[in-house]
Amino acid sequence: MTRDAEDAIVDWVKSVAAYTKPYTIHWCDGTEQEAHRLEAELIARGSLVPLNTERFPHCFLYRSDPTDVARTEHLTFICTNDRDEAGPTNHWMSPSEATSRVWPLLEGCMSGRTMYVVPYLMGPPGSRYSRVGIQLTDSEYVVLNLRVMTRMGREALHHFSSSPDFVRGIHSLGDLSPDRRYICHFPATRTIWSIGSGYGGNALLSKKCHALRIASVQARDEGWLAEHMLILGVTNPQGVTHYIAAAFPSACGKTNLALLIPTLPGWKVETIGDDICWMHPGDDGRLWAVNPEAGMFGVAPGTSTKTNPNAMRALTRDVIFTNVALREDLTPWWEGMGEDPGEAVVDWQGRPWRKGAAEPAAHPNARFTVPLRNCPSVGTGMHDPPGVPISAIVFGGRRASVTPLVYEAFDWRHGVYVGATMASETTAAATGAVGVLRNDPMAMLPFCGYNMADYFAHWLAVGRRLARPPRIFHVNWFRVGPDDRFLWPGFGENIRVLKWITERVDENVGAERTPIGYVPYEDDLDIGGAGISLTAVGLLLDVDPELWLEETKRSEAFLGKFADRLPPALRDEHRALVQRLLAASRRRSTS
Ligand code: SAT
Ligand code: MN
Repeated sequence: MTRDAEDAIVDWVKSVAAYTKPYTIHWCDGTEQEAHRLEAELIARGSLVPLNTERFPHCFLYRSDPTDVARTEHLTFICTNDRDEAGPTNHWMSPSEATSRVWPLLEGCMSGRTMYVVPYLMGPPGSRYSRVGIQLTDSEYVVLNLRVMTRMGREALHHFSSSPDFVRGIHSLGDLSPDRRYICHFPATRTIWSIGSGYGGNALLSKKCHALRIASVQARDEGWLAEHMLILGVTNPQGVTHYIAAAFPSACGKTNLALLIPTLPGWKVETIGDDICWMHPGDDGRLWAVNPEAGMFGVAPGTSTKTNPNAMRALTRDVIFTNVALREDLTPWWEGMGEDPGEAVVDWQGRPWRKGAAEPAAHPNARFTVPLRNCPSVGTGMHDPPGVPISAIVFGGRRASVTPLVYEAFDWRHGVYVGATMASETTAAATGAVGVLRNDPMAMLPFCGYNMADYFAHWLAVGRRLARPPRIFHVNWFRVGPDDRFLWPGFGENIRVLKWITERVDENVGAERTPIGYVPYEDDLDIGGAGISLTAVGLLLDVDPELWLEETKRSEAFLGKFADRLPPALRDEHRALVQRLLAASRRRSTS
């Protein structure tokens, strides 16, 4: 590391310490000994419960403050001089207001605590796409999580020596009061302040704050894409591999899809990432993707040997469980685990709990933090410095109706429109009502660090630079039938949809041209042996022009928020869609 670069870090750490007043400073090296020391400290304090060492070696339970259990989007701000720079979908605070309102909360906030200096690397070591961040935090739990989620310590400093710029994160638990909780992003200075929360995306600043909100701005400025996407490789029985990046809102099954075990014989899926994807145009005209993270922070409830066997296998060692329930034999338990809780269960708040109780034992947003290397399906591509070439981008949401199981956009520009207008029912990953339909463009609504109208324009611009752009698809696993039950079995069976997608990429299969895009011919969707009726397939693939015309009204209201800043290409796409739907609706009524 050069002297200047080192000085820049030391000066910054000193100045933050002088203000936040920790009683001591610890520079993290990311070693196992360091982790063991922190674990022992938290255990002694009663904050970390070691689990059954035979069945869950080196696994722990952590219980967060009951008022601090999910991302708080209303307390998350993009701090730019100009409000329009943040755009109509972000909460905005001017840097001067942040200085007068939030900065004072940091004064002395670490007194009596240790300040940890956590250097972390986002992306594969040796990759020119990888970036360094340094998070200052007074939470041992955060340090332990960062150690799993990123390449932390020496590896980061090593990368820093050749590329000496870094994202600066200051995090303090403060008094954990929701009234004094703020997560502020300063894209201009690549700085993050987070106070008052110790949970997930609010506190592990590498994740949503750095790898998405700040990185999306860097990506805009430098010509790449920082996205809320999983990355997987799918190999067909002939041995051809395609890499797919897929965006779904939080808690909509990204981790399940990324770790999928195919039910179709001869097919293989490997996991490159489950949440975040940085994509760069390559010299070959393709998009190349790296996973900036090294671990998963997944939703526990609903994870079982049926829904995600690979995750269950990964969750047996080196795991931090947060807000799950605890069985008498010191093993973790959650709703939808498919195992018996037994008699004496302790709920996520440490209270006695009995089967059949009204309240769930695990918090609906209970999480596991686990290294990706634990996952049986992890692909070696995860460590490739150039990343993996992306053949298809998939958007998806949780929709009970309207949206078919899968469709393909006509081209990149139409695909950007599909991503920009996608919507999903809200989940427990953020505080607020669950099950409410909201627009969530590219699943980036809570994570885009700048005006989303400019973000759409940036997507269009990146597409123009790609000689071989990925094809763009939209999927919906959550459509229900007249009896309100899911029509599609999901999970491992989703390989059937991935199969169609790769066949489209290889131009091995035709499709029906509908007003919204290319939809599979019923015969082309391989449902053999899945126990899915042809009636269900018909309902899953149905495109109802009337319902879609309603949908376009919702999209229009949403896109209208961006006023003149919306790229004209998206306005054109919207108009063309409405025309196609009107024509289809006329055809239906006259036939
Ligand atoms: O808490 S996190 O933001 O890291 C998880 C999520 O919402 O995807
Ligand atoms: Mn996520």
